[in-house]
Amino acid sequence: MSTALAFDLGASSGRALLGRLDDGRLFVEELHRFPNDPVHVSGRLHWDILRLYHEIKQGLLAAKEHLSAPSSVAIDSWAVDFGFIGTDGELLRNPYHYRNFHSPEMMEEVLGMVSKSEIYSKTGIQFLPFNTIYQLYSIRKHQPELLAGAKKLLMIPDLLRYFLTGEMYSEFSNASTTQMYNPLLGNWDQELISKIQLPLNIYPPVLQSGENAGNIRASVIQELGLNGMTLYTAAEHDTGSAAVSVPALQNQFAYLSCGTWSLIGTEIDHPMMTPEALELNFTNEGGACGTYRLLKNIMGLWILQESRRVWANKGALYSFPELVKMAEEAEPFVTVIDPDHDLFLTPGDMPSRIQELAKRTAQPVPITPGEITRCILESLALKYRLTLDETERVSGRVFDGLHMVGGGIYNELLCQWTANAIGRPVWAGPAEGSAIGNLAVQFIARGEFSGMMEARRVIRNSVEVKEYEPQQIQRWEEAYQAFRQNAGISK
Ligand code: LFR
Repeated sequence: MSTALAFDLGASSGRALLGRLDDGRLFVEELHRFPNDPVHVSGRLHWDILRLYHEIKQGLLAAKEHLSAPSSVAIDSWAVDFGFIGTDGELLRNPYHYRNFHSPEMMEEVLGMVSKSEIYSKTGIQFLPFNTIYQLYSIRKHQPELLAGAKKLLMIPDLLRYFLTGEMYSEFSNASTTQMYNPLLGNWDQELISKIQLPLNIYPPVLQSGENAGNIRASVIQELGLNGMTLYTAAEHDTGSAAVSVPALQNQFAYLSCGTWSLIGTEIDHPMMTPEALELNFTNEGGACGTYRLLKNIMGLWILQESRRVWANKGALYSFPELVKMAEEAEPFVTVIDPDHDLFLTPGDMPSRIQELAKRTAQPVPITPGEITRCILESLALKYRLTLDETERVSGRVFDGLHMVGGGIYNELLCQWTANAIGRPVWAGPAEGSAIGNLAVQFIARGEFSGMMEARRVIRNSVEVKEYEPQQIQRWEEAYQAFRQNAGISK
C-alpha cells in the first residue's frame, strides 16, 4: 500500500492528511486538525511555532497508529515568514507574523537603495510590503542584535523540518517568496542581499520540491515511537502545493487558490519578468517540478474572517454559511471596494474600514453584516475578473474557464459569482488543495507518479469537481465597469 502524510499549515488552521494510492485513485483521510492562533505579545504578532511543532507530533502519532502507516511525510505552510537559528542550534525568538507589519516604509527604504526594476529583474517577485526581504531589513534596522546572533534563517516549514531532522535546508517554492532568490542563478542573490546590507551567509542550501530532506532524528523517533519515515520537501509554499492539485487536463490553465488569500494566475515553465508583469505587480513564485506561478495576491476571505471575528467580539457570532445567506438576501451591487486596499492588510475592524472606504468613494455605506458580506464577496468576484483579464494580458494566453481550489470553494455563492463575473465556467475542487498537492509531490518523488500530468489526472479521478456556469453575464459586466470606477481601479 502506498501512503504518505501531508502537513498543511494555513494562516488560521493546520491539518494532517493521509493519502493512499489505490488503483489509480487517491484516497484522502484527515488524521488531525488544529487551530493556528497567532499571539500578540508586547504589541507584536507572533506565530506560536512550538505549538505548531507539538501539533505536528500529534499528527505523526495519529499516522503511526493508522492501519496503513505512511512511509513519507512533507510539510507546507504560508510563505515569507521565518525564524533564526543561533550558533548553539537553538531557535532565536518566536517567528513574527507577516501581518505584524513592519510598515510600508521598510519597502520604500529598500527601494531607495535598489530600484524596483533591478529587484524584479533578479527575483521576478511581486512587491508586497511583508516579503521576507523587507522584514529582514526592518530587523537589521530595529533589532540588529537579533540578526547578529543568527547563524541560519529558516522559513516556517524549514524550521519545523529542522526540529524533526536537525538538518537545515530551504526549499525552492518558499525561498522564492523571500524576494531574495534569483531563479536565473538558481540561488540566493548575493549581490542584492549585499546591496541592502543584510548578512550573506545565513541562507541554507535550497532543495527542489520532492527531494529527500533528511531522516527524523533518533530522539524524535524514540519520543514518538515511530518507525522510520522519510521526510521530503513538498512545494513547501502552500500556494505552490495548491497549484499541483489543480485537476486540469490541459497544460495552460488559470486557477484561483481561494482561502485566507486569493491567489489567481497561471502555471508557466520560465519566469516572465517583463515590464508589463512588473507594472501589474505579477509574481513568478517557484513551484513543484521546476514550474513557476505567474499570479497575483488578492486579499481574499481574510476580510470576511476578520469581520466575523469583530462581530463575534461584539456578541454577534455568525457562522460563515449564515453570513453567506444574509449576503444573498442583501441588495445586489450597492457598494464595491478594492479588496487590496492597504486598509485591509493588518488585523482589525474590517466592517469600519469598509464603511470608511465607502464614504471616501462616495458610495452608500453598508451597515448590516449581510450588506457588508455582500460588498466583500461581490468585490472579490469582480477583482478576480480584473486579475484574470490581466493574467491573460501578461501571459498572452486565453482561458476558457477558471479552476478554483482551496477551502474558499465551500462558499458556493462566491464560486457562482466568480463564474458570473468572469463570464466563463468555474470548476471548483479540491477544497484541500494544498494538502493534496503536498501528497502528490511526495508520490512524484517516490516514483509512483511519473510527474505533474499524471498527478493531476489521478486527482481529477479522485475528487469532486463542481462546475458553475456563468449567469446574468450582462448584469455582471455592468457591475464590473462600475467596480473599476467606484473602487478607483483605472487600468
Ligand atoms: C497563502 C500565502 C500566499 C502568501 C501569503 C503570505 O496562504 O502563502 O501565497 O503570499 O500566504 O505568506
